[in-house]
Amino acid sequence: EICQPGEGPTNGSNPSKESKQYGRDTSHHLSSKNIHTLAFPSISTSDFQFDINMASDIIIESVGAFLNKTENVRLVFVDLTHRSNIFSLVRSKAMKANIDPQKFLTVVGDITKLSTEGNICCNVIANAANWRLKPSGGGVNAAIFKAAGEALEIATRKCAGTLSPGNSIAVPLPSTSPLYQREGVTHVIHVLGPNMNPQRPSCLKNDYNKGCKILHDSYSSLFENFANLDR
Ligand code: AR6
Repeated sequence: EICQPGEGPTNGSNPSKESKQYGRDTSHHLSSKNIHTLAFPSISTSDFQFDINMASDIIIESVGAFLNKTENVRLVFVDLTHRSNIFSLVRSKAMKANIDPQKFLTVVGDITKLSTEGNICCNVIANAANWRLKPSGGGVNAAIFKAAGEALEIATRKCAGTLSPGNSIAVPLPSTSPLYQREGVTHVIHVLGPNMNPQRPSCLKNDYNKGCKILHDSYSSLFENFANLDR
């Protein structure tokens, strides 16, 4: 699902207004090649306790399939530290699978500081969200809401009230947001992955048949939303 700017959860869209407000005026924020770039964290493998081996297989499969069918895009997998096991797994499996390293980058850093600290311009970033789409909790969700300021909360609220596992929603970031101004991020795509943590809602109790399907759906939905954004 893509949320159009100014659109409430139940309203229709207004594409002409959208392209003026959020579309082509942001190209100076992109890399020299102006490539549409999505940065994303590993969905579900930290607070949601999803198995990292299965998750890394799903990431590689989803990335490979998406890059095969989509032109002029770049995907950037991000984690905070080199010591992250999911990071090592994704990096080594991407090499084994012969995924084009120009189109799929694995980067250590803070997803909210990729441009200023990592020198990688990503106009879209993904968030591992919670079902209420609230800034609460820890992890990458809290970091993104903090860096984006209240503007993201308001924009998110206009798009949706909740999210179900396996789904995502693209939220246009208002140009007043510090994340837009500093990092050139024009959209945040919230993704709700499968949860294996008994302390969190909708725990799948180690049902990895369901879990793997939902994680697959999460990345498909994320990449599809990204590909369909105005650029
Ligand atoms: N930049 C890049 N990666 C990060 C950052 C950051 N600033 N912070 C964390 N990561 P998690 P989940 C990585 O727990 O497992 C939240 O409380 C982290 O190392 O954020 O999907 C939500 O509200 C890990 O690899 O997401 C949900 O309730 C990855 O991001 C719940 O956690 C995802 O870790 C979602 O849990």
